[in-house]
Amino acid sequence: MNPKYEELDERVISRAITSRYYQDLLAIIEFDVAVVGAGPSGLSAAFYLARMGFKTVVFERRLSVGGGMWGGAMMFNRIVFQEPARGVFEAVGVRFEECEPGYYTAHAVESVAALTYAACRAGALIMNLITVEDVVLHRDTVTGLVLNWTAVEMAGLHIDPLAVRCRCTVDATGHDARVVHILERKDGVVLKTPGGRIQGEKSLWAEVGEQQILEHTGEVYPGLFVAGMAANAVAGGYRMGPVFGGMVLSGKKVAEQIAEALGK
Ligand code: 48H
Repeated sequence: MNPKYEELDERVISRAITSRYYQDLLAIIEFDVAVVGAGPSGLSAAFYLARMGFKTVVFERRLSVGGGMWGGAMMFNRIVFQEPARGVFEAVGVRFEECEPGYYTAHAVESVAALTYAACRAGALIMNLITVEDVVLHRDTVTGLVLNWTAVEMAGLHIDPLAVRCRCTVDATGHDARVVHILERKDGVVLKTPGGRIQGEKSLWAEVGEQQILEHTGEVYPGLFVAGMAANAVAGGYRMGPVFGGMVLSGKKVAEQIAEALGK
């Protein structure tokens, strides 16, 4: 047996994991931008935000990142995106091929992996297994998030959460628009949507849905932005089916909007 293996000390391993993780936990108490949800829009937002130099953290409630991208459509693990999104897929290093003029296909797993790796390498911190269960609301502005372990939520344990502060939050939780729903339900706020309330997602129309995703990406309440499917769920846009260009472009757009809002 290799003597090096015999020398392995379990205590060193445990200490390394614990202390490194606690460093991250302490760091996220105050961040520039918190992205809720590590689907394609959240990962894209995190990549561009971190690349611009913002301290960016992504909270993902599941064990795995990638949201609804892994399964392509109906478990055919290929994704389609359109010409305007090509630059994002190139920027994160996904290989793709043109199937029809202006339409591209890529492997869903490679796309999740590349977006995730690019976000991490740009400096974004991904915290999986953490659920955002509420927002911190100071004088009509979202100034932070309320976090708990997903396992606590799943077990239904009555354990109080921790709160962290961030200058901007992105709700990238997909169809559920979880963060905006919490804010509307608990605080009865007026959102920057027609009617001031969550409008709810419409049925499928790919072309219009994809256009609307970009139109609807933005700040819906002071300190709170929406990106990806959450943007259409909040503003009442169409769903677009299994096409992912709008998702990653929405992540890029929200990053640019936040950079402008934070003065960079
Ligand atoms: C932490 C949370 C919480 C929480 C949820 O669903 P997603 O992939 O979202 P998008 O918008 O990036 O991409 C949407 C796309 O996957 C899709 O569904 C499309 C294109 N549909 C079209 C159609 O017509 O159906 O990812 C959201 C992520 C998931 O990983 C969740 O686990 C996570 O957000 N999440 N994370 N705290 N409270 N709620």
